[in-house]
Amino acid sequence: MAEKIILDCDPGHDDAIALLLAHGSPDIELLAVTTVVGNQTLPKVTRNALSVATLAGITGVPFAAGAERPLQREVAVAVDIHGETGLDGPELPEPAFGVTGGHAVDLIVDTVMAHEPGTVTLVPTGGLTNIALAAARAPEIVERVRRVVLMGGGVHVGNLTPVAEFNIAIDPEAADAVFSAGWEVVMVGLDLTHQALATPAVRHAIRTVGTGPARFVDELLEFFEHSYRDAQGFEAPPVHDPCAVAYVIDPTIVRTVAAPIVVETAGRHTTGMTVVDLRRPAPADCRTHAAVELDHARFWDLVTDALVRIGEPGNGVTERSA
Ligand SMILES: [Ca+2]
Repeated sequence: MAEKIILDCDPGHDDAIALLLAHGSPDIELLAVTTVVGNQTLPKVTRNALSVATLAGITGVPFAAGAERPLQREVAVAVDIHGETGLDGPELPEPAFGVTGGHAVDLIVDTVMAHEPGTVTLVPTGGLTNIALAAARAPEIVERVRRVVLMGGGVHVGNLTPVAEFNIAIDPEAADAVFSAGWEVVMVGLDLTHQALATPAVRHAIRTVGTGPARFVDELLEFFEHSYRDAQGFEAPPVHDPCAVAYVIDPTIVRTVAAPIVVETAGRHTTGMTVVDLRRPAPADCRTHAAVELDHARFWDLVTDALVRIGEPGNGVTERSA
């Protein structure tokens, strides 16, 4: 049975690839896509999400816009990594459809409550503002979701600061609420995603798919490669967000360890740090897990296979799994 997910994102180059992976995987049923301020402003990331959906032929999935600012802090976007549009590089199509009228938080709550308990996985790949707001507005979703598989944080490394990863650091209060809510949380953080490098061989395999969406992904990776080389000294760019989707598709691709995880919200130098307690084996009731090791080849095979399945939307070869 395909895993039902809600993708809460801020596209964002790697969010766009995460959306394509979710859409193209036969093992994912994409129930809804929600957007949150993060890599760029809410209007920009929402438009990007709709453009990517148009390009990939994603139909019949509701899209809703959510929080336009963090719970308590000022908006801080990632121009250095994602550019002025949030998705600089490729040319994007005009969105062929719009968002639903409602707020993302309502769509998240309503979607979770409309499905059987234990069947819906939340996959946040941006700041955790929408997810925190949903859990605050409807605490009953905390017991009802299957789990939260989020891209964010890290065990040993940060990127916005030496110890804080961007998604956590832009709204640490929301992250604190999500990590402490009591539901199962799988933290797919930088220790893991820095293994998901789009090497020249990976890019060659993607180009070989030969479709419009595959060319789009290659152009995203081209821009991302320059961003990460200039901003952080990477030879090949780490492609964070699809790792969370990959974990949902096949958890054996990502090794995790159970460990208590808390979020620093009041540090002088460490706000937004995910503090992972690895001093001893986690207690039996520990519901937080940190991703530590990626099967690089199988991960990129999932992405390439998804692009093959997506095919050339509009040419009658698109497959959409149920
Ligand atoms: Ca993201």
